[in-house]
Amino acid sequence: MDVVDSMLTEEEKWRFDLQGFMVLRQVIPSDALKQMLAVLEHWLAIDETQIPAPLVRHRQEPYKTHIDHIQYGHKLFQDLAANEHIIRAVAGLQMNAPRLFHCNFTHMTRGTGEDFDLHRDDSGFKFPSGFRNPHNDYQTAHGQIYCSHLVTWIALSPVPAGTGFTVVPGSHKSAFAAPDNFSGHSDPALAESIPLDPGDCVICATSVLHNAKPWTEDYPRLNIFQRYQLSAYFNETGKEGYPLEEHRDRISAEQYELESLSKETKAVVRRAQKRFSHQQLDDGERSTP
Ligand SMILES: O=C(O)CCC(=O)C(=O)O
Ligand SMILES: [Fe+2]
Repeated sequence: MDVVDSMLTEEEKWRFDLQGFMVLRQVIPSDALKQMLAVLEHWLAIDETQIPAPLVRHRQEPYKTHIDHIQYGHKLFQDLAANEHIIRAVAGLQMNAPRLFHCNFTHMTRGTGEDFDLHRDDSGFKFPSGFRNPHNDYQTAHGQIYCSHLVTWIALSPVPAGTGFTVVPGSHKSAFAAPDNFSGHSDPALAESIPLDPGDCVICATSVLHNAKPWTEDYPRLNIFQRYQLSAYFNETGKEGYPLEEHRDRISAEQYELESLSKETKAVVRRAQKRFSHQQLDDGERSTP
């Protein structure tokens, strides 16, 4: 197979390879951000029975309220999943073949005494020590990166330093298991929180040790959390995974394609390629194959 052309800049590749994450600043226009907040505040305020299916509002942990599958409830969140800045980076890390397979909103309030265990994401199947989970793969070759499983963490309220999404930079390459007593509390110097403004997006390999630090602010943490996986053959979410066939009429054909397994280049990727490939060539930032 030919080397797939990545839309990442050389600096982004360097940063991501070194740390396992990168930050895209201001990817959501402020009017879209305002509209998103209004829709989400409405879904937080209404009675649970009024939440439009297939959205689900639930509480998984103290202090956190989630609303799942928000892109089936409003086009704004389909536009976010297809956001060309996010798709440029995600596609650039996934052989131009990303599939959205998870999307939710989180409202988190201030709390103390929470565990702060750092983890790698999986779908419940733990590969024994010494084995690499192929669903969380990370490889580099020919000046390109392949990261099969990524999260995007998009801030909708300000995230100051010392709270919010937190990572152990570089841990996607660690060849050793962390000690049993290792947590963000036990080794705070290793766990770096990422300060964000509303509209900023963290893109992170799920093989990076990560979690969120307890929230410290008087206002709530508001963020959208999406996961993307290589589109060609992984489908970790099983029979309840995206796309949600029963609710197909609630999303666009393009969104349906973005959520589907496929070996074709998806419309959202083609659009990003059209917009960004030339720009980077002009900037001399992209290595030519
Ligand atoms: O945003 C957070 O609170 C962390 C979420 C997370 O790591 C996960 O859901 O796997
Ligand atoms: Fe996680």
